[in-house]
Parts: sequence; C-alpha cells; structure tokens
Amino acid sequence: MSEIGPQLLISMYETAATIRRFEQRAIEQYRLGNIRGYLHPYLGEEGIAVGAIAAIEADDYIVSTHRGHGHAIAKGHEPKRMMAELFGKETGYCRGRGGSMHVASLSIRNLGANGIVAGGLGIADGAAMAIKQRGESDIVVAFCSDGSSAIGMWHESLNLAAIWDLPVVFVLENNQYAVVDADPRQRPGGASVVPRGRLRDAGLHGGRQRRRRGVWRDAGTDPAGASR
Ligand SMILES: Cc1ncc(C[n+]2csc(CCOP(=O)(O)OP(=O)(O)O)c2C)c(N)n1
Ligand SMILES: [Mg+2]
Repeated sequence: MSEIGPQLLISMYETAATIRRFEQRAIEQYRLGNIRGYLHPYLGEEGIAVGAIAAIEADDYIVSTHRGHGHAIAKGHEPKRMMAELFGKETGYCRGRGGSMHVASLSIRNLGANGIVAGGLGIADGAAMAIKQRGESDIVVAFCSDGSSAIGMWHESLNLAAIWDLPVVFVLENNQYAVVDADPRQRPGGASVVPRGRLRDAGLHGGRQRRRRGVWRDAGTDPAGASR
C-alpha cells in the first residue's frame, strides 16, 4: 500500500463505524445482563486498530489485548459471529468458550485477545520467531496498552524482538489510564511511554520495510514523530 486514496479512506471509515456500532450494542446487551463475565469495549479507540490493520496484508498476524473487539473486526471478523461469541453461543468464533476477552481465529490470523495484560506480547514474539525461522515475509502486529508497559512481559518482549530482529510491530494504545491510574501516576515523574515503546527497526527489511514505514507516516502515526 503506497498511498491512502478515497476508496481506502471510505472503507476504513466504514470499519471504524462498524466497530463503534458493535460496541454500543455490546454495552447495551451487557447492561441488560445478556452478556456474562467482563466486557472491555474499544469505544473511542477505533482509529488505532483500523489504521494499523489497513497498513498490513491479510496474511499478516495480529495479537490483541483484553480490549480486543475492534482489532478483531478490523482484521476481518464478522460482527455477527463476534457477537455470538460474546453471548457464549456455539456459532461464535471460539464456539462461545472464549467470550469477549478471548476471541481468536487462526484463519483470520488473529492470534487472540488476552485477559492477561501484556500476555499477548510473548505470543507475538513466538509467532514472529516462527515466521522468521520458516523464511516467510509475514509480520505480526502486537497491540498493547499503556498499563502493559509496567509489566515484565512488555519489557522482555520488546527487548527480545529487538535483539532477535523479529518481524513484529508493537502498537501501544495509550488511553492514558490503567483502570484508575492516570498516566502520570503509572511511571516515575510521569514519564511518557512513547520513548520507551518507540518502534525500532522491527526486523522488517527491504522494500517491505520502506513501504510499511511510508504507511505509518501517511497515517500520521509514525512513532518516531509521536509525542504527547
Ligand atoms: C497481568 C494482569 N494484571 C492485572 C490485570 C487486571 N487488569 C485488567 S485491565 C488492567 C489494566 C488496564 O489498563 P491498560 O493496560 O492501560 O488497558 P486499558 O484498559 O486502558 O485499555 C488490569 C490491571 C490483568 N488482567 N492482568
Ligand atoms: Mg490504558
């Protein structure tokens, strides 16, 4: 993908609007008591999943978070089957066994949402290592949260991805809160997570790397230029 034309923009908007509508409906049904367990909506964060996933190919992988409905829909999950999963139905993506926090589909190359904060990141590194060992050109996009940056798995995964030169891109979704802790309370001196989570040369090489970098810049989300 070299440029973002009107057609792509429209389809990205449609996907974002679908996620928004899905979440509004899920919240409504949760409040009615029709969805059991926890529900972590992606309301307001739609643009991150849509933008990041528009920049990759269908055969690339994603790893999601505890707030994963938007990632899944942006990657190609059907909203109806997603909702069936939330309702615990057999017709859901994981036959209703996963629910809101464990939606996954290998055929869509979504390696799964995860109830453990930062838990998906080790899986992302593992998948990226497999891709590298098989000599394939796919990449893994690993979504993570600001709260996850205080967890050991986050540090280990970014470090291993860097020293093993793995084809994984970490996308940190900083909504500035981890449960009740606002961003400045999460780190000493309120240090921003951006410099620590800055995308390094994440094992992408040649034209593919340049192409993807171009997309990040076009989308205005180039982490090297990001600031808070
Ligand atoms: C390892 C671990 N510790 C604690 C929790 C409980 N918990 C659920 S969500 C969350 C943090 C949420 O904040 P953040 O990671 O920034 O994600 P957000 O909900 O803001 O998207 C925590 C601590 C958990 N799920 N996993
Ligand atoms: Mg947060």
